Amino acid sequence: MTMAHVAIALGSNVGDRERMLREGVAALQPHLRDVRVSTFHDTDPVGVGPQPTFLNAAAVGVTVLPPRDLLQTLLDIERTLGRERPYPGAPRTLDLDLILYDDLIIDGPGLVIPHPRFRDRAFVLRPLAEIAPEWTDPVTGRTVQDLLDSLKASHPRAT
Ligand code: PH2
Ligand code: MG
Ligand code: MG
Repeated sequence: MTMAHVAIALGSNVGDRERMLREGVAALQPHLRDVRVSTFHDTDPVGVGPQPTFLNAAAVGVTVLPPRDLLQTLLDIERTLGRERPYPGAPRTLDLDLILYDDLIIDGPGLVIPHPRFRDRAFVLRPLAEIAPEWTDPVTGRTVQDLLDSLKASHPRAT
């Protein structure tokens, strides 16, 4: 069976955020082996206007699911944990974003891997650097730690 290493970003800014992240991780367990989870980070909302503060985390693990099946699984877990989508960027109980899938580069309808904005997002890179600092972004050839360091250098106040 082919196994893939995957990185997933978790975020919540509605309800009991910590419980949402913990339940999100628990719901991932049946689909991922060797799961490792970062600490939980309080982060200011980025790019979505005034909203409640987020709690963000990252998880890595190994899966047999192909990328689209994993994506569907993440969407199903979000829905199960009460996610509603009244408009793009709305506050959410739980957001599960597929950030990296092995060293695959996919640019298809509804699925872009690596996640197109993760290199600019401290709320993704900071937790991910705790658990996978040496993972190399297949698009830029740079490690997660390196991407985070560059972001800190260019936006010291935002990180
Ligand atoms: N997610 C977004 C947009 N903005 N800001 C923070 N701090 N954390 C997030 O998870 C987040 C965001 C889109 O999914
Ligand atoms: Mg997101
Ligand atoms: Mg999402």
